[in-house]
Amino acid sequence: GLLLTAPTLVLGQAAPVPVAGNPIIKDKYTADPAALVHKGTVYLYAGHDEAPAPEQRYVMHEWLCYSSQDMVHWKEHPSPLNVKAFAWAKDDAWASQVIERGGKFYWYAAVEHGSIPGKSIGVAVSDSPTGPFKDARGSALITNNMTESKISWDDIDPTVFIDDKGQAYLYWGNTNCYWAKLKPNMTELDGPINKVSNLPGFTEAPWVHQHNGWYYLSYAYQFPEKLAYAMSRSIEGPWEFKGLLNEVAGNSNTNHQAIIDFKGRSYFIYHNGSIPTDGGSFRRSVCVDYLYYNKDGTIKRVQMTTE
Ligand code: FUB
Repeated sequence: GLLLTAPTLVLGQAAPVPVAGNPIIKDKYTADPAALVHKGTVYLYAGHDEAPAPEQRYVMHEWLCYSSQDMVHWKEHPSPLNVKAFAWAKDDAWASQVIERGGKFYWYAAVEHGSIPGKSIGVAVSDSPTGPFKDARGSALITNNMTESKISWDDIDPTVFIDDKGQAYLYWGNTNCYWAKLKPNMTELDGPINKVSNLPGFTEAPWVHQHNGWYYLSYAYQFPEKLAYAMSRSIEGPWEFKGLLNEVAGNSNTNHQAIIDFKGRSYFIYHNGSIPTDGGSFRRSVCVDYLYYNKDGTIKRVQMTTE
């Protein structure tokens, strides 16, 4: 975590008082973090884990939104999106990501489809990063086709990226990592669905970002999940596997990351099951740690902290 110390008067002495630590949200269970940097503010979006203890299943109906100017103090906003906003969806507010284009905010999210078995990806839109968001299409953007993996949950975990030329890309997947171009309207695919090959141990949770001329594709690796990453000079690959980013994150089988640069530092945002008593794979919590790059662009292993 990121410890900010504030001077406090204790028996006449100024003592450092930690005002934030991991997990960064302690009054709700939060999972699958995605972050957006917009106009000097970080917006954190997360699924809301609501399974009552000791149930071992996902109960997720809505996404939560927090904002911060310093990555330490977080303000909660009213939930900007619920699965009910997608009239065609049944339930399951799974992993998602929000991106800005032309003053509008597009939120890509995996949900359980109401009539097509399995998971689909929808897109919601808003004029504000804190919503409210409404369904941008009235139908799923990606529906489960089961052609490749024969599983009904391979169309999950969307990550979205706009390159320097303005071309938008969606990456997503479980077991297989898929990608496709998006039209400038951000609500339609522009071309075929492609598959990334050569990603050792790919389970799910792709996240695409750019840093100093390199593209990074990080993802959940094996199961229980660690996080690993690949690098490329092109957003369309080929991707070269570079190794692990972290270990299995305490007490959670899943591990899901967002990576951002903000005010001159790089951050690794992920979840674990570290809240005492009830925390675990179905009651997860978002954490933040610093991320460090080597001179050659590779990323140092993240030191996950509990404070
Ligand atoms: O939160 C539900 C699912 O668990 C996500 O879509 C996966 O990435 C894993 O975190």
